[in-house]
Amino acid sequence: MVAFQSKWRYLFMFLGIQLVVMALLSREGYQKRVTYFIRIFRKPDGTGFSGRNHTATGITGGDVYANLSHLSKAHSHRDDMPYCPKTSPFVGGPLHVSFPSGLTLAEVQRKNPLVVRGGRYRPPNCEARHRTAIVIPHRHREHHLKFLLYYLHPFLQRQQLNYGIYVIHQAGNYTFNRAKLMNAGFREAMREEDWDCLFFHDVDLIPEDDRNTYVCDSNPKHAAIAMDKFGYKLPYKMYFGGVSALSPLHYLKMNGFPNNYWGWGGEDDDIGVRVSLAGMYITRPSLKVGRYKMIKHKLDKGNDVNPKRFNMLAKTRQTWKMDGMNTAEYEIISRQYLPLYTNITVYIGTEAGLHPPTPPPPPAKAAGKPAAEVPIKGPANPPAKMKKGLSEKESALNNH
Ligand code: UD2
Ligand code: MN
Repeated sequence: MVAFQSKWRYLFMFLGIQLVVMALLSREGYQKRVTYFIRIFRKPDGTGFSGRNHTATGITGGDVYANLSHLSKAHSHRDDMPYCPKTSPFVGGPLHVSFPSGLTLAEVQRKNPLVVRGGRYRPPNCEARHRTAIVIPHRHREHHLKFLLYYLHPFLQRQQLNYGIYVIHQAGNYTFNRAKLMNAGFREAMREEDWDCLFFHDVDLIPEDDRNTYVCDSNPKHAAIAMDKFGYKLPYKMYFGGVSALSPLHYLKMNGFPNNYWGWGGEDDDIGVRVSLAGMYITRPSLKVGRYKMIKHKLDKGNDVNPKRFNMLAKTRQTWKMDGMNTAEYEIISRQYLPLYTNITVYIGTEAGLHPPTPPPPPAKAAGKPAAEVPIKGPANPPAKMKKGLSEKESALNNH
């Protein structure tokens, strides 16, 4: 009996040790340590992925251009081409992202020989399963745009997409309006091609994992779930800023984006609320895959924080059907098919509309009578009551 008991004791001890070992092995760091040791013993391979770099977070990243060089130009796009595989063979996981000085657009062009006029691409050897348009709201961020193009073109080619890049450039110096620019971008991109997915993309966000596929889900997708600026965590549940993906149907169902958020902030939360008001929900990739690096910058001139954003956000439920894609008014100033992207310069007006009537000139001063007061149409009336405090995103930012 005693012998039997001690046998059980040993068996439990053995199982206990096994459990501890399993728990240790499954910890996140294990994979990194094992890959580290394997790399020491492995000979460098010829895939181009051998030159993986360590990022600041310790995750290794491959060269976004590795493996793409053997894609050759097809003579013509044949109709009988097979569909591309469901999972692209070029997708490799984490990517190395850095911002070397001296990069030029000519260099980006040289590295992307299969990209054609207007920033369009189709896989040369198979028929793409998805057609994705990238819509980038823009003004005075050419330096960021260059880096985004450098990384985004090969990133999308790795995913074997039929894609096009649209930069929607706000004309003039009036206060920036990110969401209204995207309404213009949606309409203009859809005018050109029957895109089945649109990615609304900040110019300064670089994806760090090519498994973050730029295709649409059955519901609106928030792709930039883990950014370095928020410590690679989602700052709050309803966050919808940075990079999001909607099908044309999703976009129209929520009446697009609001047109009346002038200046920094609030519009991304409004868009998030619209998703649920239109009976949809937000989907996201995993934290491991939806990783982005934001190029560091200060608040731009002409994009001051919008003090009305809290008051406006409180009214989205009442306003979303009356303000959006159905009321987006703008004028196209130019459309340029550049080698790496299509640039659409739009005039989007001000709070007062596209062409507000000019106030009549003040009547000539009659002797002895004071001139009648002419109301001056200023851009933003000072808010009756400014809300103190920070939005969820702002407090998340302050914590980093
Ligand atoms: C956050 C959100 C962004 C948006 C913004 C509030 C992240 C990563 N992004 O960005 O999606 O909701 O807050 O409006 O949290 N832009 C120009 N020129 C300008 C101003 C803006 O091109 O003068 C464009 C550009 O694409 C930029 C984007 O608008 O990436 C957002 O503006 P931001 O980068 O200044 O704001 P940020 O980083 O706080
Ligand atoms: Mn930014």
